Amino acid sequence: MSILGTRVIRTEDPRLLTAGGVYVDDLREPELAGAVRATFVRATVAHALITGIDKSEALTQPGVVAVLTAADMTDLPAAEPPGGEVPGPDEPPAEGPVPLGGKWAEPLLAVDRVRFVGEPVAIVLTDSTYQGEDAAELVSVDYEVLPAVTTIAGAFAGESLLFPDTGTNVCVRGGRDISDDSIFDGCDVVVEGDIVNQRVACLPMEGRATAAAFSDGKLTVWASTQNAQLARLIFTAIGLPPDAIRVVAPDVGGGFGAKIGVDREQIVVAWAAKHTGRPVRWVETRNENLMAMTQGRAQLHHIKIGGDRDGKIKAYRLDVIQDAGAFPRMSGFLPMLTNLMAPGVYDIPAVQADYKVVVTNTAPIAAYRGAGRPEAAATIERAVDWFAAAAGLDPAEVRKANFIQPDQFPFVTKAGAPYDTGEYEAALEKVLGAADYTSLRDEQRRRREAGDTRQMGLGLASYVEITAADGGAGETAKVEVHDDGTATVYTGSSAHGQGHHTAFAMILQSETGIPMDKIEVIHGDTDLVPDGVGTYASRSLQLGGSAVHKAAIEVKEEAARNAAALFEAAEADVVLDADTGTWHIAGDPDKSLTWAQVAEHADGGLIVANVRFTADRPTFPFGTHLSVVEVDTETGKVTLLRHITADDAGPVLNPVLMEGQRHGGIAQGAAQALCEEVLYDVDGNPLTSTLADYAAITAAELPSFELLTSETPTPVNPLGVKGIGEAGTIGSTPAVHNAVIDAVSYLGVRHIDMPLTPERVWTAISEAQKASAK
Ligand code: SMO
Repeated sequence: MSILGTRVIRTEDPRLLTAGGVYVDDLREPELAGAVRATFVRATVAHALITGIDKSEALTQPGVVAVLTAADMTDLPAAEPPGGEVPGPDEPPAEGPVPLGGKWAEPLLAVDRVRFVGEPVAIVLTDSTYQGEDAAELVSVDYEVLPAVTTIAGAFAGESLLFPDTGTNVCVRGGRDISDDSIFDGCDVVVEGDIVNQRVACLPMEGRATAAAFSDGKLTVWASTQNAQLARLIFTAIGLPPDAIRVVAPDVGGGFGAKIGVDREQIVVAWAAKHTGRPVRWVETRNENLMAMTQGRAQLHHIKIGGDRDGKIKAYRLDVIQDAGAFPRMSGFLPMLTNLMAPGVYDIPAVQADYKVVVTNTAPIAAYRGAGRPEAAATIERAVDWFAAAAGLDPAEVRKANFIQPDQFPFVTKAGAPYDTGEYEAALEKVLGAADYTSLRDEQRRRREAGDTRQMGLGLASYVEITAADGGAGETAKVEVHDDGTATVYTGSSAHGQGHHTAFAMILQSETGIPMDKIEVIHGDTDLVPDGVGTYASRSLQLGGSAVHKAAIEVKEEAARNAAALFEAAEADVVLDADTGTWHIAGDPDKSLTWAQVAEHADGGLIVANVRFTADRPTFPFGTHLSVVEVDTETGKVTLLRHITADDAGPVLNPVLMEGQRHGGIAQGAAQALCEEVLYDVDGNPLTSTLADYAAITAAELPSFELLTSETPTPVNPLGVKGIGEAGTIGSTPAVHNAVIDAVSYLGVRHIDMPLTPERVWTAISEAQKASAK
């Protein structure tokens, strides 16, 4: 019997729960003996010209080995602007930090200008961590302060420019023309307004961390990253070819998109190791993490939605403004995904979407769990509720009236997304049934009629998202079966908490019968896996898992040839019993060979398959979330009572892993709806740079989630699977958001922007009450 689909306990956990993980800060590799500590001197103002840097006093401090600035980086290659041309405002910027060159380029260390508080200006190398903190304080940087651009409106005003050579703060424009208003002609109900998708922190448990050693012309870097191979490519910026660089990702304490590749500080650490010849280790503090790790979301949406009184939506417009923060990294890509996913699960005959990206004097924005798709879902799901309220219809009924139907797949939306498969209405019905929606509405009515101070709200979100959007890049897998009957999987995918080792071993066991406890999974070391793509975009199972599956099939083919030779039988007559992992001749179960025996007969006692799996299309997981909240109308405090979801990412490989992804995703999505927001003051000073100020959600604020599952396979890969890593975040934010508004809508509240803190909810209630008293 295949173990696929069964509740296999994560094989990763015994080590993590007993000995503990080995993160960059824990490494005791011989190459790192005597490593110096790196401490960054960071900009203390949001926008300024650097008029001088004096490191003399810092250099006299105990334990100081070096204080290095951009001026010391004379041994860097003169980087060509990407593609030989600087990106103009109509082209997407290059991904990742671009050292030197290019009008919008992000230097490794600030050169003559700083653009956000926390931007690295100098690196201090010391024998110990605390010596570094003290010495960094004494590096004196003279600033000529410039007006800070801290809002999207300020960026458009253009009174202060972050990149004066460009003449604008608008770095990218894209999408389609949205000026034709005739798409709303003939709509009985039209609603228009702004929706803010606020800036949030990515907040992995382990912040950014890198250790680097350079000797004999070879650089070894241990980096907390979602993809060692991409990191290696980025580290070539210090002037080494890829084959002179080894990148190792040890245990990684979460990434959430912010650890795709590596950041500029990590490149500087690698450069410092090469420049000084000393091994260097850098582990950021939480304060640095909250100031200078890339952050997520930060979009302003202007929307318009129109349709019939009976609930049919006929037209939708989404205008996205992306705040890129101080440097345009992935900021052209994120709102493009938001545009692509604009109409969500609905068959809307006319859709318009466009985007602009602006720079501000704030931390750079990049991918965060969902990366552009949560923003699309959050807004269309609010818009549908706006439309339902204006038409006087129940939000569930409006959703049902507009879903793309199962017989319409494959379905290309008016935003251009090629949806593979979906059962949107079934997911909604499942949730409504399990929650007993009708009774919940009755209870809501009862509380309203009784004038209860604890009002109930129900929020629906039916979502679809795009995963493995870059399936063409695919993923690699190498499977080796050894002559002792064990097997090794080398994957280009990258585990940082998801359970890759369990999942990939399950796939190999189910194909070969080699038991999981005889399978080792190796990832995240470019010496062992030189070619790989890594983990993001919920791609790991569908691409990395499919690659392991493909390699397993090739290994079986090779094994069958060897077994046939040993049996002196025709290859076609040789069969594998995948339950026991033994080879037989068809019809003769008594004669058998083990994998060890078959491998022993192969060249070098090893059976190997080395593959890359690519997908020609992305997949589109979907589902419905229903959030039930209680709002205290006297204080504005929101309590999550229930969160019921039906999520469908195709066949479930292991419910334990899938539920883990959904739990974390729902928590992060609810956190955006209720409490989390990165804030700056008018001068661009961060106000949320500690965990006392940044209101991260905890288990104490969350109910036990009620998880329903359905399995609609995709034809895009042999496992039929889609991604589940980000779906929880995408579905939960609008469900919780809609629930809170639903609770107070009877008071006249139409919308409150996230996060729905007690203060904001209370203010909205008070204003609505004042307005109705007039
Ligand atoms: S933040 Mo994601 O890896 O698209």
